[in-house]
Amino acid sequence: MLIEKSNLTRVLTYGTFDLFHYGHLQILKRAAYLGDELIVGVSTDQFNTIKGKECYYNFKHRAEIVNAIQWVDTVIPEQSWDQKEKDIQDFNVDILVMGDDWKGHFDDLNDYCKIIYLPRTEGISTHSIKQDLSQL
Ligand code: C2G
Repeated sequence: MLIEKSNLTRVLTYGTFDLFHYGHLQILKRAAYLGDELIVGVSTDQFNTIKGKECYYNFKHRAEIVNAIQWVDTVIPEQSWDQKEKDIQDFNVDILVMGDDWKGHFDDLNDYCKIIYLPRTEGISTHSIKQDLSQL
């Protein structure tokens, strides 16, 4: 889907967003506040296999939950590591936002848009939720 250039600031971020939690909410909110529109690439189940992540919720449910977040304008499937460049161009993205656990990983995309790494929300992760629940 091609979007004409406009004076809107478009922000893009990616993630698995499994067991959606406060840390996910915070980064989506902060990313949204950096611009006018927020596009979120949600990792597909197939891509999560490549990432070595096993999800509790499938892609359909994870995408629907992210799409229901008031700060999110568009959800797209994230199917590979190297689709970011095309997504940035196709959606005329101005800013790519990721949590700072990814710091430096996407700096090569600096030629196409601004890259901002935001501090992760401390004390919460999908992995820790699963661990805590397994000990109940
Ligand atoms: N995050 C955060 N604070 C947390 C947990 C996650 O800010 N406590 C951020 C991560 O830094 C990431 C986003 O939330 O920017 C989504 O996190 P995950 O669902 O774990 O996504 P990830 O597996 O990091 O996938 O191509 C990029 C990948 O798809 C990112």
